[in-house]
Amino acid sequence: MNLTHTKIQPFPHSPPLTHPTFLFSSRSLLPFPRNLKPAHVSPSFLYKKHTLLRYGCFGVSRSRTRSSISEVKAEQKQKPLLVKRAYPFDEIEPKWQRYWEQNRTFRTPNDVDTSKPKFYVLDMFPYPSGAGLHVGHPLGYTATDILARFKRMQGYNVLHPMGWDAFGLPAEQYAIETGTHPKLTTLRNINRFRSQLKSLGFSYDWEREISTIEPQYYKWTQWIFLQLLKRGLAYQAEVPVNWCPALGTVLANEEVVDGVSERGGHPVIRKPMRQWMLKITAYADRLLEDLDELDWPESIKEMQKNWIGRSEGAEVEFCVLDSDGRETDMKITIYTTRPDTIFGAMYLVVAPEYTLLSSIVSTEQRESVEEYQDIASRKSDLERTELQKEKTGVFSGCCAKNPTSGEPIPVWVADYVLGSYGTGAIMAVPAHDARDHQFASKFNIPIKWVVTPNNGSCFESGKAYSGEGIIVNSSNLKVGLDINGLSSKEAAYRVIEWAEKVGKGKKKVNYKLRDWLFARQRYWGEPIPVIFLEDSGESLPVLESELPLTLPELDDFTPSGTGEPPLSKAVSWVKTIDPSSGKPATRETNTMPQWAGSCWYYLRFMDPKNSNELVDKAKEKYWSPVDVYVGGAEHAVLHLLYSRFWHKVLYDIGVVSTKEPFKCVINQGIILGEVQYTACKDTDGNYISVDSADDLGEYLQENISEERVVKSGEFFVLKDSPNIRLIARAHKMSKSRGNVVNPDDVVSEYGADSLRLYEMFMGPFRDSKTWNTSGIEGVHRFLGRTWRLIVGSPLHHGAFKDGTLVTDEEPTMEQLRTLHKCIAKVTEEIEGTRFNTGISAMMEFINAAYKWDKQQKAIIEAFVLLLSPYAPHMAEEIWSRLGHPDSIAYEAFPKADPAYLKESTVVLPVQINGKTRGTIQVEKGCSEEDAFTLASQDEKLSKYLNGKPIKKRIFVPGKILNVVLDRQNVKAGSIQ
Ligand code: ANZ
Repeated sequence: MNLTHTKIQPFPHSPPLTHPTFLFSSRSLLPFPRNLKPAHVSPSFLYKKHTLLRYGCFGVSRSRTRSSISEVKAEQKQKPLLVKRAYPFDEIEPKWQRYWEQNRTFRTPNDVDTSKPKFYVLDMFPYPSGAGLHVGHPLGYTATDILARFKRMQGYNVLHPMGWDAFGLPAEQYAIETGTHPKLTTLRNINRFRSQLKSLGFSYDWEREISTIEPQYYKWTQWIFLQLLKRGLAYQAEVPVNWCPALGTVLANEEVVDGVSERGGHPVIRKPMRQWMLKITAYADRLLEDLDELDWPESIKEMQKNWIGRSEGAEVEFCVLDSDGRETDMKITIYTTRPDTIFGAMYLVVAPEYTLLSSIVSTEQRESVEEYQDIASRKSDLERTELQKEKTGVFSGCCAKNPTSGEPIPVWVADYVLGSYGTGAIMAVPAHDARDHQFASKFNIPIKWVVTPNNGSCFESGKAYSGEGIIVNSSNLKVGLDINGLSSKEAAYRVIEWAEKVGKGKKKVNYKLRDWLFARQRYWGEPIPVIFLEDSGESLPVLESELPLTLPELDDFTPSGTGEPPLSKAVSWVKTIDPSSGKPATRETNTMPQWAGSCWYYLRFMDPKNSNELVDKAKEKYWSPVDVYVGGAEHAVLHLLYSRFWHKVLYDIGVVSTKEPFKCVINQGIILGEVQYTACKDTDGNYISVDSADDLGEYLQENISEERVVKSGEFFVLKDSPNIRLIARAHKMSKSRGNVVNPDDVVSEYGADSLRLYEMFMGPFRDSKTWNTSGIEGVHRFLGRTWRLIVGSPLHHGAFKDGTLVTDEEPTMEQLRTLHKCIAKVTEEIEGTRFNTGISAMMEFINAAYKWDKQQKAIIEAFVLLLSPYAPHMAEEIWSRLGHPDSIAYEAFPKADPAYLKESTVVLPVQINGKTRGTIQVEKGCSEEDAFTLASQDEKLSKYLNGKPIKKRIFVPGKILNVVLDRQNVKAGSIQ
């Protein structure tokens, strides 16, 4: 999908690391009504630009300092590095990748097989950017691969596909700059991504690969558009759009940041244009309600809820008064969520773009109102609604009547009210709304308190009280309304009831969600399948039988500069004939936005080659929904909301069988660059501790290499001067910082299995973590140790022997116990997506196994099966060396036998004459005699027992052994 240039990009277009803050800037395009609470922006999703590491919680090793793998490479050229070939990964990995490809090992059969349960595990498919894979990509991909391999081994039919979200602005920009067709660039990038992914040994079914730019794929994207059109869910409207004169194109809300284009930083203005819109608002309630049944991170659900922004309130009519204070026919209908405060409404505010404004504004005020409207049109919604911003506004010159108090109140025009939300007009209650309070204070408008806090506290002057409470000053018997003494809730109910009775208002539900602007003035997107009759301008859908409507070839991709899309240059394509009437027509030249192709791709993977249907019914029924969907948190709102919307439409028309597309969504954390240490210095060049630097006011900073740093308690300090505390920071990876790690380098240095293992071992899957090259060496050493334990050390000339060292003997009880403990832990941790602790369990197993004289086949085979989802190449190699002709991929995953998991020994305290003299370790069912024998043989206890006459023994199985000596026969003082 083509999301590259946007700040909110589906999929690793811009990997989470490079665009961590987009979520909230994008929100700016929705109306931000006045009382938008901070909770609307969940802090857990605000990625920090960097993480300050004062506590060493990232387990940074200080063994060497490196900023990049290439530096490591340079170092290694100079010294023979033992760690490098801890095992022959460079032979094993390509060998097994070839094997999987030739044997179509991970192919999911085309026919539905209902005899087995299914597991559909999906990655958010990437935008194939020119930069190739980033280490952030394999984080999620390894996790899904472990799950896919694990479930296959547990007997599930697994669907684990990969494809490309391939329309996108970067290819188009590149085409403009160089004349290279975007298709060429995109295909080149796809090839690179594919081979990089293959080199990591992911078990994708490559036969199901799809790409959103292929006509066989976008035929169905266009088909979905036609279904939306048929149902009135796609329509055209003249809407103000973000027009960027420098780029010559309209931008999506999320592509505009602080009034400038996200790409290039060019000014953006609002301009009305004919656009295609999708009526996502028709699904607002269902999108909200169905969130409850999803196993998604609570934070994402919360963000979706806030994005949809359902609020319940009332619309109330205020009658406009003429200059003599008489009622006119004109009404201003306001939307409020606090009808209980209506007696405190001291003025009305209409948005500068309020449609009736010109008819109510007085002659004297017209000029200043128009001037104000002009200034407001150049501001973004976010700028207008920011709470901290000083409020601005102009008096309209007219008044309206508060229907409850009967008082005349002024009507103001102010840009803190948005035309696009509610009715575009509000009743302002300065005593109980912060923005109204600021505004009223600035313009000297009276303030009337109508709600007292429940706890009896007094109003704080100079501040609005926005909470609920008990109503005061709110009675007018002339209009038949008295809400004094009621709670806010009861009062709100009564006001609505009253308004409905007197015909002045009604209950109303509002949403912040807006319809989806579904057109872009760009070339590299799906053509919208609509034609316009030349004579009448009527729009007609392209016939389904004519799909796909393919994108015409173009040599000149530059935007026209007038807002006319580049496709208008394909003159012979644009000119067409309406097949039913034979009349001349022209084609729609807008294309679909980058989100379109990614809205439904998960369905196509179920049946990628079907030319008759979007997806076969039986296949969809079997595979739906996606069981686990892994990707970046930056897609918490738009991609996930848009695809849920399309899915619900497809559900309504019977194309899909489930209400929701993704049962479980998991966001992987971001990977930050290596930790960088900085020391502070005073102006004389002496080091000073970071905690005292602030007192100095002026100080210098110096980067410190890792060798000069040690950890002291929670802090990092200079090795030579431990009283000098340092700043330790991990920054997001970026080209400009030069801290980007290329997965290709890691693979050639340590192998794909080490990279996979490391990415999983870095920390909890969902957390952000810092990259650390010594960490890869650690997991690489673990794989080397595993290899040597099972296969043996390399021969003196460096080659590795064939076969393995394992024996056919029966395993001992201790070995079985160690193994089954490991099986239980690894299984539990994969199921809980705690991959890092699963690896720790395997490391513990290998440490234990090194203490054994022999490695029995039964034990080692089970261990290799456990290892295989994580390090599949090594596992396949050992498996085959153990004599198995087939791939390990479909072998049964070991099951822990509870019998071996029970703790079998207990520590038994031994008392002699009532005093505890030591402990012995005994089998759980151990007899009194055996316990006594063990105690007599114990080094510490034997001196109390051996040769001593015994009066009696008291033995409580599993609890205690008490030996009472015959004191008369013991020489005094010998034992006490
Ligand atoms: C009077 C009032 C009194 C309000 C009070 C709030 C507190 P949500 O919950 O986000 O829907 N409002 C309505 N339309 C608006 C617009 N177009 N632009 C800016 N603000 C608008 O917010 C609804 C509240 O936001 C409404 O309730 C209205 O102010 C304001 F003590 O009405 B209230």
